[in-house]
Amino acid sequence: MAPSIWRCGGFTFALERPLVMGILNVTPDSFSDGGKYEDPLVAIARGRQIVVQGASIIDVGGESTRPGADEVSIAEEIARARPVVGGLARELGVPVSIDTRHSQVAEACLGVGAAIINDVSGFRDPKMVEVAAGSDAGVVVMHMLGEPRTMQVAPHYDDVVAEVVAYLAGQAEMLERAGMERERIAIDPGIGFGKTLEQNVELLRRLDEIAALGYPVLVGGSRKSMIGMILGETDPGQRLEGSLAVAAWAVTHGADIVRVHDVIETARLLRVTSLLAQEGTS
Ligand code: HH2
Repeated sequence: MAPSIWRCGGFTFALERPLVMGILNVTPDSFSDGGKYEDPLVAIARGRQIVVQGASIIDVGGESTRPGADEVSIAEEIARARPVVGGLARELGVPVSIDTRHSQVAEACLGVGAAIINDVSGFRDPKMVEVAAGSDAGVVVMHMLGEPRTMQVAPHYDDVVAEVVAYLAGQAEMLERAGMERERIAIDPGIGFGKTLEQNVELLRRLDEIAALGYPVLVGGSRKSMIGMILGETDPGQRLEGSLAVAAWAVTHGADIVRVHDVIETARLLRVTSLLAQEGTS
Protein backbone atom coordinates (compact mmCIF):
# COMPACT_ATOMS: atom_id res chain seq x y z
CA MET A 1 0.00 0.00 0.00
CA ALA A 2 1.23 3.53 -0.79
CA PRO A 3 2.63 5.27 2.30
CA SER A 4 0.61 8.26 3.44
CA ILE A 5 3.12 10.05 5.65
CA TRP A 6 6.85 10.42 6.26
CA ARG A 7 7.81 11.45 9.77
CA CYS A 8 11.10 13.31 10.21
CA GLY A 9 11.79 14.54 13.74
CA GLY A 10 9.21 17.20 14.55
CA PHE A 11 7.97 17.31 10.94
CA THR A 12 5.39 15.06 9.32
CA PHE A 13 4.92 15.10 5.57
CA ALA A 14 1.54 14.11 4.20
CA LEU A 15 2.63 12.52 0.94
CA GLU A 16 -0.24 13.93 -1.08
CA ARG A 17 2.03 15.51 -3.65
CA PRO A 18 5.72 15.05 -4.47
CA LEU A 19 8.31 16.88 -2.40
CA VAL A 20 11.46 18.65 -3.56
CA MET A 21 14.63 17.94 -1.58
CA GLY A 22 17.06 20.75 -2.43
CA ILE A 23 20.76 19.82 -2.61
CA LEU A 24 23.26 21.90 -0.66
CA ASN A 25 26.76 20.45 -0.88
CA VAL A 26 29.26 22.19 1.37
CA THR A 27 32.22 20.47 -0.25
CA PRO A 28 35.04 21.64 -2.50
CA ASP A 29 34.58 18.73 -4.93
CA SER A 30 30.93 17.73 -5.47
CA PHE A 31 30.36 16.97 -9.12
CA SER A 32 28.00 19.86 -9.77
CA ASP A 33 27.94 22.44 -6.94
CA GLY A 34 31.41 21.69 -5.45
CA GLY A 35 33.21 24.80 -4.19
CA LYS A 36 30.17 27.10 -4.38
CA TYR A 37 28.97 26.86 -0.79
CA GLU A 38 32.09 26.23 1.29
CA ASP A 39 31.55 29.42 3.30
CA PRO A 40 28.82 28.59 5.88
CA LEU A 41 27.21 32.02 5.47
CA VAL A 42 26.97 31.57 1.72
CA ALA A 43 25.60 28.05 2.23
CA ILE A 44 22.97 29.26 4.71
CA ALA A 45 21.92 32.01 2.30
CA ARG A 46 21.55 29.38 -0.44
CA GLY A 47 19.47 27.22 1.92
CA ARG A 48 17.11 30.11 2.57
CA GLN A 49 16.88 30.77 -1.15
CA ILE A 50 15.96 27.21 -2.10
CA VAL A 51 13.23 27.09 0.53
CA VAL A 52 11.71 30.20 -1.01
CA GLN A 53 12.06 28.48 -4.41
CA GLY A 54 10.03 25.49 -3.24
CA ALA A 55 12.26 23.01 -1.43
CA SER A 56 10.44 21.12 1.33
CA ILE A 57 13.71 19.63 2.62
CA ILE A 58 17.33 20.84 2.46
CA ASP A 59 19.91 18.07 2.11
CA VAL A 60 23.31 19.18 3.38
CA GLY A 61 26.35 17.11 2.38
CA GLY A 62 29.92 17.49 3.62
CA GLU A 63 31.48 14.69 1.58
CA SER A 64 31.28 14.17 -2.17
CA THR A 65 30.22 10.65 -3.07
CA ARG A 66 30.71 11.10 -6.80
CA PRO A 67 32.38 8.12 -8.49
CA GLY A 68 36.09 8.06 -7.65
CA ALA A 69 35.84 10.72 -4.90
CA ASP A 70 38.47 10.67 -2.16
CA GLU A 71 37.25 10.21 1.40
CA VAL A 72 37.45 13.14 3.81
CA SER A 73 38.17 12.82 7.54
CA ILE A 74 35.21 12.67 9.91
CA ALA A 75 36.42 15.84 11.65
CA GLU A 76 36.52 17.69 8.33
CA GLU A 77 33.08 16.44 7.30
CA ILE A 78 31.62 17.59 10.63
CA ALA A 79 33.38 20.96 10.40
CA ARG A 80 31.85 21.51 6.96
CA ALA A 81 28.31 20.32 7.60
CA ARG A 82 27.45 21.06 11.24
CA PRO A 83 27.43 24.88 11.17
CA VAL A 84 25.25 24.90 8.08
CA VAL A 85 22.82 22.26 9.36
CA GLY A 86 22.63 24.07 12.71
CA GLY A 87 22.14 27.50 11.14
CA LEU A 88 19.42 26.31 8.79
CA ALA A 89 17.64 24.12 11.34
CA ARG A 90 17.39 27.06 13.72
CA GLU A 91 15.84 29.46 11.27
CA LEU A 92 13.98 27.49 8.60
CA GLY A 93 10.56 25.97 8.85
CA VAL A 94 11.57 22.89 6.86
CA PRO A 95 13.51 19.80 7.89
CA VAL A 96 17.25 19.76 7.29
CA SER A 97 18.73 16.46 6.19
CA ILE A 98 22.33 15.38 6.68
CA ASP A 99 23.73 13.45 3.73
CA THR A 100 26.40 11.24 5.28
CA ARG A 101 27.72 7.68 5.52
CA HIS A 102 29.28 8.31 8.92
CA SER A 103 27.52 7.84 12.25
CA GLN A 104 29.64 10.49 14.00
CA VAL A 105 28.63 13.08 11.41
CA ALA A 106 24.97 12.08 11.69
CA GLU A 107 25.11 12.29 15.48
CA ALA A 108 26.82 15.71 15.42
CA CYS A 109 24.22 17.07 13.01
CA LEU A 110 21.24 15.58 14.88
CA GLY A 111 22.64 17.44 17.88
CA VAL A 112 22.18 20.77 16.08
CA GLY A 113 18.72 20.04 14.70
CA ALA A 114 18.97 17.77 11.63
CA ALA A 115 15.65 15.98 11.14
CA ILE A 116 16.70 13.42 8.50
CA ILE A 117 19.69 11.11 8.03
CA ASN A 118 20.28 10.47 4.33
CA ASP A 119 22.77 7.59 4.18
CA VAL A 120 23.98 6.70 0.69
CA SER A 121 25.52 3.53 2.11
CA GLY A 122 22.05 2.35 3.18
CA PHE A 123 22.61 1.93 6.94
CA ARG A 124 25.20 -0.82 6.53
CA ASP A 125 27.12 0.44 9.57
CA PRO A 126 25.57 -0.83 12.83
CA LYS A 127 26.68 2.37 14.57
CA MET A 128 24.65 4.40 12.08
CA VAL A 129 21.65 2.17 12.80
CA GLU A 130 22.11 2.77 16.52
CA VAL A 131 22.30 6.56 16.07
CA ALA A 132 19.22 6.62 13.83
CA ALA A 133 17.15 4.29 16.00
CA GLY A 134 18.01 6.31 19.09
CA SER A 135 16.69 9.50 17.48
CA ASP A 136 13.33 10.54 16.05
CA ALA A 137 14.82 11.50 12.67
CA GLY A 138 13.50 10.37 9.33
CA VAL A 139 15.91 8.25 7.30
CA VAL A 140 16.68 7.68 3.63
CA VAL A 141 18.00 4.19 2.91
CA MET A 142 19.81 4.26 -0.43
CA HIS A 143 21.17 1.41 -2.52
CA MET A 144 24.81 1.64 -3.53
CA LEU A 145 26.92 -1.18 -4.98
CA GLY A 146 30.23 -1.22 -3.08
CA GLU A 147 31.66 2.19 -2.22
CA PRO A 148 32.10 5.47 -4.13
CA ARG A 149 35.79 5.05 -5.02
CA THR A 150 35.17 1.86 -7.00
CA MET A 151 31.40 1.58 -7.55
CA GLN A 152 31.48 2.44 -11.26
CA VAL A 153 34.08 -0.24 -12.08
CA ALA A 154 32.06 -2.76 -14.12
CA PRO A 155 28.93 -2.96 -11.94
CA HIS A 156 27.12 -6.24 -12.50
CA TYR A 157 23.64 -7.48 -11.57
CA ASP A 158 21.60 -10.43 -12.85
CA ASP A 159 18.45 -8.33 -12.40
CA VAL A 160 19.24 -4.85 -11.15
CA VAL A 161 15.68 -4.03 -10.06
CA ALA A 162 15.11 -7.29 -8.20
CA GLU A 163 18.46 -6.93 -6.41
CA VAL A 164 17.86 -3.29 -5.44
CA VAL A 165 14.32 -4.12 -4.23
CA ALA A 166 15.61 -7.04 -2.13
CA TYR A 167 18.37 -4.89 -0.64
CA LEU A 168 16.09 -1.98 0.25
CA ALA A 169 13.44 -4.30 1.71
CA GLY A 170 16.09 -6.05 3.82
CA GLN A 171 17.64 -2.83 5.13
CA ALA A 172 14.27 -1.26 5.91
CA GLU A 173 13.20 -4.39 7.82
CA MET A 174 16.49 -4.36 9.69
CA LEU A 175 15.85 -0.75 10.75
CA GLU A 176 12.37 -1.65 11.93
CA ARG A 177 13.79 -4.55 13.96
CA ALA A 178 16.26 -2.07 15.47
CA GLY A 179 13.29 -0.10 16.79
CA MET A 180 12.62 2.46 14.08
CA GLU A 181 8.99 3.19 13.22
CA ARG A 182 8.10 2.30 9.64
CA GLU A 183 6.71 5.78 8.98
CA ARG A 184 10.19 7.29 9.42
CA ILE A 185 11.78 5.22 6.64
CA ALA A 186 12.17 6.29 3.00
CA ILE A 187 13.99 4.29 0.30
CA ASP A 188 16.05 5.25 -2.76
CA PRO A 189 17.35 3.12 -5.67
CA GLY A 190 20.56 5.18 -5.79
CA ILE A 191 20.74 6.43 -9.37
CA GLY A 192 24.40 6.40 -10.46
CA PHE A 193 25.72 4.55 -7.43
CA GLY A 194 27.33 1.46 -8.97
CA LYS A 195 25.07 1.34 -12.03
CA THR A 196 25.59 1.63 -15.76
CA LEU A 197 23.37 3.85 -17.90
CA GLU A 198 21.25 0.84 -18.83
CA GLN A 199 20.89 -0.22 -15.19
CA ASN A 200 19.83 3.31 -14.16
CA VAL A 201 17.29 3.39 -16.96
CA GLU A 202 15.93 -0.02 -15.95
CA LEU A 203 15.52 1.18 -12.34
CA LEU A 204 13.57 4.22 -13.47
CA ARG A 205 11.45 2.22 -15.90
CA ARG A 206 10.52 -0.22 -13.15
CA LEU A 207 10.30 2.31 -10.30
CA ASP A 208 6.81 0.99 -9.50
CA GLU A 209 8.43 -2.24 -8.24
CA ILE A 210 10.42 -0.19 -5.70
CA ALA A 211 7.35 1.85 -4.75
CA ALA A 212 5.45 -1.42 -4.21
CA LEU A 213 7.54 -1.98 -1.06
CA GLY A 214 5.26 0.61 0.56
CA TYR A 215 7.85 3.11 1.82
CA PRO A 216 8.18 6.69 0.53
CA VAL A 217 10.50 6.63 -2.50
CA LEU A 218 13.21 9.22 -3.14
CA VAL A 219 14.90 9.57 -6.54
CA GLY A 220 18.09 11.53 -7.10
CA GLY A 221 18.82 11.83 -10.80
CA SER A 222 19.62 15.55 -10.88
CA ARG A 223 22.41 16.49 -13.33
CA LYS A 224 23.88 13.00 -13.04
CA SER A 225 26.11 11.40 -15.64
CA MET A 226 23.29 9.17 -16.93
CA ILE A 227 21.72 12.39 -18.24
CA GLY A 228 25.08 13.54 -19.56
CA MET A 229 25.43 10.26 -21.44
CA ILE A 230 21.95 10.45 -22.95
CA LEU A 231 22.41 14.07 -24.04
CA GLY A 232 26.13 13.92 -24.87
CA GLU A 233 26.59 16.75 -22.36
CA THR A 234 29.75 16.77 -20.23
CA ASP A 235 28.91 19.94 -18.24
CA PRO A 236 26.58 19.06 -15.32
CA GLY A 237 25.27 22.65 -15.36
CA GLN A 238 23.84 22.00 -18.83
CA ARG A 239 21.69 19.01 -17.87
CA LEU A 240 18.55 20.86 -16.71
CA GLU A 241 16.08 19.51 -19.26
CA GLY A 242 17.24 15.95 -18.70
CA SER A 243 17.00 16.42 -14.93
CA LEU A 244 13.45 17.73 -15.27
CA ALA A 245 12.53 14.79 -17.48
CA VAL A 246 13.83 12.35 -14.87
CA ALA A 247 11.95 14.19 -12.08
CA ALA A 248 8.70 14.19 -14.08
CA TRP A 249 9.09 10.50 -14.89
CA ALA A 250 9.96 9.63 -11.29
CA VAL A 251 6.97 11.36 -9.69
CA THR A 252 4.56 9.85 -12.19
CA HIS A 253 5.95 6.35 -11.55
CA GLY A 254 5.92 6.22 -7.76
CA ALA A 255 8.48 8.68 -6.37
CA ASP A 256 7.39 10.84 -3.43
CA ILE A 257 10.56 12.94 -3.15
CA VAL A 258 13.00 14.17 -5.79
CA ARG A 259 16.50 15.30 -4.77
CA VAL A 260 17.57 18.13 -7.08
CA HIS A 261 19.98 20.99 -7.70
CA ASP A 262 17.54 23.05 -9.80
CA VAL A 263 14.90 23.71 -7.17
CA ILE A 264 12.76 26.45 -8.69
CA GLU A 265 12.52 24.70 -12.06
CA THR A 266 11.66 21.37 -10.46
CA ALA A 267 9.10 22.92 -8.10
CA ARG A 268 7.35 24.55 -11.07
CA LEU A 269 7.45 21.28 -13.01
CA LEU A 270 5.88 19.44 -10.07
CA ARG A 271 3.07 21.96 -9.76
CA VAL A 272 2.04 20.96 -13.26
CA THR A 273 2.51 17.18 -12.91
CA SER A 274 0.68 17.24 -9.56
CA LEU A 275 -2.31 19.03 -11.05
CA LEU A 276 -2.43 16.62 -13.99
CA ALA A 277 -2.31 13.68 -11.58
CA GLN A 278 -5.25 14.95 -9.51
CA GLU A 279 -8.57 13.35 -10.19
CA GLY A 280 -11.60 15.50 -10.88
CA THR A 281 -9.79 18.67 -11.90
CA SER A 282 -11.31 18.99 -15.36
N1 HH2 B 1 23.10 11.38 -4.86
C1 HH2 B 1 24.19 12.06 -4.43
C2 HH2 B 1 24.37 12.32 -3.08
N2 HH2 B 1 23.45 11.93 -2.16
N3 HH2 B 1 21.42 10.87 -1.64
C3 HH2 B 1 20.34 10.18 -2.04
N4 HH2 B 1 19.43 9.77 -1.14
N5 HH2 B 1 20.11 9.88 -3.36
C4 HH2 B 1 20.99 10.24 -4.33
O1 HH2 B 1 20.75 9.91 -5.52
C5 HH2 B 1 22.16 10.96 -3.95
C6 HH2 B 1 22.36 11.27 -2.57
C7 HH2 B 1 25.20 12.49 -5.43
O2 HH2 B 1 24.91 13.74 -5.94
P1 HH2 B 1 25.51 15.14 -5.39
O3 HH2 B 1 25.27 15.31 -3.94
O4 HH2 B 1 24.95 16.21 -6.24
O5 HH2 B 1 27.05 15.07 -5.68
P2 HH2 B 1 28.33 14.69 -4.81
O6 HH2 B 1 28.15 13.30 -4.29
O7 HH2 B 1 29.48 14.83 -5.77
O8 HH2 B 1 28.42 15.66 -3.66
